[in-house]
Amino acid sequence: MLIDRVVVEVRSGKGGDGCISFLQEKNVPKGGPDGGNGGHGGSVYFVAKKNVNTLLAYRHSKTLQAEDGEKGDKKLRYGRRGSDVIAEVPVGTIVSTEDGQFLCDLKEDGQSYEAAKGGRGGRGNAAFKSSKNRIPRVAENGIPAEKKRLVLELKLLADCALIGFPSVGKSTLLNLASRANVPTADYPFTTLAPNLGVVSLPDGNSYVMADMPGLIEGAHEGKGLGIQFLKHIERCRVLIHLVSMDGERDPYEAYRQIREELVSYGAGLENRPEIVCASKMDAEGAEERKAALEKKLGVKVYGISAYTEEGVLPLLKKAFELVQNTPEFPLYRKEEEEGGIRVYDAHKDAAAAPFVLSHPKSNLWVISGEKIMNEFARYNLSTDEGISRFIALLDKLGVDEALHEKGAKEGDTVMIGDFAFDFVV
Ligand SMILES: Nc1nc2c(ncn2[C@@H]2O[C@H](COP(=O)(O)OP(=O)(O)OP(=O)(O)O)[C@@H](O)[C@H]2O)c(=O)[nH]1
Ligand SMILES: [Mg+2]
Repeated sequence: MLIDRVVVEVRSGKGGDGCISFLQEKNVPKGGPDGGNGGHGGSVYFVAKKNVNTLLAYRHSKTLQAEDGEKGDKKLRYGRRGSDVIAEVPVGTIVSTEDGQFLCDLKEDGQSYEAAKGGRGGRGNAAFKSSKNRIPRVAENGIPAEKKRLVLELKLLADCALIGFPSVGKSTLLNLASRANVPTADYPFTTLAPNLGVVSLPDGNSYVMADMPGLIEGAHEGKGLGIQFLKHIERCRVLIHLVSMDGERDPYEAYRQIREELVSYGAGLENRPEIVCASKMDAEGAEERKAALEKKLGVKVYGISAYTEEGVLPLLKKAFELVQNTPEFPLYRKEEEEGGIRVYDAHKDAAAAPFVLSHPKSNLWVISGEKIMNEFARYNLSTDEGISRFIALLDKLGVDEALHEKGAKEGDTVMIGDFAFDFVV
């Protein structure tokens, strides 16, 4: 089975909390602050590797969890940094959110994507020492971990694809052109999932060929195996469209029907450079059928026989020439048509609105939003100094102003997370 789509949960590590501590030594009655910083949490990365071929590894291990950063400690000891998770995926893996928002296309060997960012470690109280405040009783908490569910999808990376009705000889040609050993038979839908092979030409050039399951009229409505497999060839630069000359179908009609299915797929595959290939040229009457097809289409038709191997090398060379001269196609995305790819970036989105202020009932105001909640989590509110620093931050972010503007009154309760305070005009 071809595993090409998995859902994984990625969790980064939380940043370690900063420590509040004061030097305690026998001969030093009032030691200075010596609470160390917390370590940063580990991140989860996906890295494209050309020696990885499938997403099989993620079928069972569905959660990728990076390590938390350790807490800071007394005597200025820093917390240890949490280790990252480096998850290897095949080149060509697309990362998106569960609701279909595109995040990253890992199309080059070694390319990486940070799927969940480790939380920063909080500063210990030693870091808050200043000339004004020699005994700071404040430390930051580490930033919380990120947790999300992501979809990994692999679209096979082929340069050219063999398409056509069932039993026209696509798999037989792939076997002949590459070292693939794909089952072939004289019944329809022998091939149930795409196969890949590397075509090596006598001059040393090579390219990747995909053998696709057969299409039939109405495939876009789910007839036969449907058109679902066409997603695997969205990156293909060239199509080789096989039309059998064995007389079972009218070649022109067969050609036209497959073209219609390409159009119905909706990814613009019908605009790819296409080589029309007349297969089974060893069959009786093949020459006449090929000539008639050529005339009707008005383009050169490449005749081949996989049995005699006649015409195969010129076809493979022509395909290589077209692959060389055709630029790579970007992947089709619905969003592109609707006006630009939407790249989801939690950090950026949060930056746009530092906080959200709601007023669920009279005398109560609630502050929420990703950015401010992240900040909130960093403050150690068990000390007065922590609280006053946090209130100062709310002021800086404009919370106070917003409360005024929206009509908050003296004594109203303002809540953020589980922390409540009275509004003072
Ligand atoms: N006479 C003749 N028969 C061929 C030739 N190439 C393939 N065949 C036969 O045609 C039948 C179908 O071949 P396949 O390669 O399985 O066809 P396919 O297009 O992959 O078919 P699906 O996987 O079902 O879509 C097999 O019995 C092959 O032996 C050829 O050049 N000449
Ligand atoms: Mg086949």
